[in-house]
Amino acid sequence: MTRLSGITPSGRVQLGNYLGAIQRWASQGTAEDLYFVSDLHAMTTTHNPAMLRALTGEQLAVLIAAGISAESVFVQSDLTRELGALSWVLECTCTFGEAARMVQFKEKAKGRDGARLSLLTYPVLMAADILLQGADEIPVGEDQRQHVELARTLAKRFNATYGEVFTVPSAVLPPAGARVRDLADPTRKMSKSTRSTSDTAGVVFVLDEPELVRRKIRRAATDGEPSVAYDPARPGPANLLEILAACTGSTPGEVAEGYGSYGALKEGVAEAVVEMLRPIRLRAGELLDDPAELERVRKAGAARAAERGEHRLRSALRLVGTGH
Ligand code: AQP
Repeated sequence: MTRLSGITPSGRVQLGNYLGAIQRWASQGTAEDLYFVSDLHAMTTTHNPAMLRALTGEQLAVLIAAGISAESVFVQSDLTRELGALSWVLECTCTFGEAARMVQFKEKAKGRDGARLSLLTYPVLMAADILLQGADEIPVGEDQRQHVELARTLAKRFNATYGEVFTVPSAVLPPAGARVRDLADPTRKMSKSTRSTSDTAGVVFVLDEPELVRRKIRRAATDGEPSVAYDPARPGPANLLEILAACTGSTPGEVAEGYGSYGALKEGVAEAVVEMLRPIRLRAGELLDDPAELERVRKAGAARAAERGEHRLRSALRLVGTGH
């Protein structure tokens, strides 16, 4: 059973990515699971090439530093040739209407003259990511479910039209994890792709220095109510309690009982987050300071992923009447 998950280098890895996904990947993943940095997906909107390269390296380092086995990790663009070829085959298996029906495309392209064509076709690239690796299960939230359904449709259609090549994947709901909200504006989710620096005031990045983490958490918005109590309808306090609960493996209600003021709670959250992130920051820093080692890990991951998909790509190309 192979489960495939990706993280897009659209910005620096933030606390929500860690508590909502990476931590679980590291602690619950099996040796068959695959994790990849989806840098090609980060090109569907305006992007900065140097930044994309740096963010890709940072994400790879964070995944390894968080404890995910290097054997399970690769960078998507290291398979550009394989994925490019398979994407074309799958585009020739997909109808224009199917791609244009994707809700995410409609939302993201709405009112934008300069929307890249890749915004329309990237679900097909995502299908190639999944089908090349022969992944069985794709843990995704609601927003990506439709894309996995498309991969499922294309796998079935290809197999029925040309011959059995692809494992038909299923979307599965990931185990409920923490949903971390922005500290400055707790009505929205914490996100890595915040653009302006003022926007990053409420975002804790996994590689932030401890003092910066403390400062951001001390400035977190609360609602002026004096009592520390867990009430999901109060997004600011609830967010802090949920973060602390996720860091300490308890429940938000339980952690609320230990604090008499928001000042004290923020100190508690800050220390818990700093201590949780410390080993990851240090290990990721070592990897980023040793580009040769990071490159070695990256190349090994790429070779494994390419090898895993090679026979499927070769069969698919042969069955559609191309290749050797
Ligand atoms: N705030 C969050 N709380 C809990 N989980 C989160 N994830 C993201 N933000 C939070 C989870 O992180 C994983 C990887 O995310 P992604 O790269 O696929 O993109 P995303 O979900 O769109 O994450 P971001 O950080 O919000 O990126 P941008 O700003 O580009 O949209 C996923 O499992 C996601 O659920």
